[in-house]
Amino acid sequence: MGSDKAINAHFEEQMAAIFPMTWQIEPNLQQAMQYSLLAGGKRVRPLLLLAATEAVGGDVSQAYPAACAIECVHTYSLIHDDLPAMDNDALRRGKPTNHIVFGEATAILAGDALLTHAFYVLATMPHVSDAVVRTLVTQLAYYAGAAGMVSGQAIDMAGQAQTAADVDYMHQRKTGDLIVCALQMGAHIGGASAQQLEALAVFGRAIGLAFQIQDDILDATGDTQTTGKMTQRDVENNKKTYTAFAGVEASRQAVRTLTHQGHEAIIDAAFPYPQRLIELSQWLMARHR
Ligand code: GRG
Repeated sequence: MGSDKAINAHFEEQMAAIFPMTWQIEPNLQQAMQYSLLAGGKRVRPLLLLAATEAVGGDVSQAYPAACAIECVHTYSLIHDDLPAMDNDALRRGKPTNHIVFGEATAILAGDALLTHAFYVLATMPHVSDAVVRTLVTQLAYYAGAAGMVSGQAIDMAGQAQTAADVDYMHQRKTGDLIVCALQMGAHIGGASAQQLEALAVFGRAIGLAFQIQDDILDATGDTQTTGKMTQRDVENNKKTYTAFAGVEASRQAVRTLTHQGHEAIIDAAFPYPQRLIELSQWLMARHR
């Protein structure tokens, strides 16, 4: 798959060129989309997707468009999540949020266009069979849509999560599903077996929850300088979080335990090239932003 640096560089190149040159896009909309797409995200989901293709022994060079597609969906979700009607955040990745720079209407439209474009990118993927494209489209629509991430966001907005189990369920939908999706998509491109897909689902659910708990820890203990966003927002917004239920120390332990459980699923399934998946999950566990 190449060095981390080469993968990142290749991914960023592809991301910068996801809209066909011949398309006439309204310039303000284009700027708004580019602003958030290239604002310095960690690229967690694309990297997991590419690592899953590698883990099963697939051709990673074929997976970049799908990696771009999932980052488009992730970026749309953040733009919409920051809107006044949702979390009302003014800062993300150390920069003013999309609606602060471009206004609410353009931010909504930028999110809409990014979500739509993800499916264009998948539908026009070169080098993969029509059957795989259909699987990728179906998976992204399922995990990002009504039964997945959007449901998680709806539960959050309604303040419905009251117990620790409710909070876990909400996080699995809101954050975990897109992570599981990335792994499943990457694995399908690589021609994974049913057993490998199942192991990646277990791994994804475990690290997805660990990722969210780490996010809660950073919100509770981090600072704006390091995280690039306003912190202590969960308490301010009276949100039920893992740290509120379990405390910071137990939350840190939960991140370690879940990451370890994820590793076991991968090791038990004997993937040919699991190393990068393991390294990514370790990086996520230790992240400060
Ligand atoms: C608006 C339908 C809709 C969904 C939004 C993902 C989401 C649902 C909201 C984001 C709110 C949030 C802070 C969730 C916690 C975990 C998370 C997804 C953090 C952001 O992802 P990172 O850390 O972001 O991968 P970067 O900036 O690195 O791309």
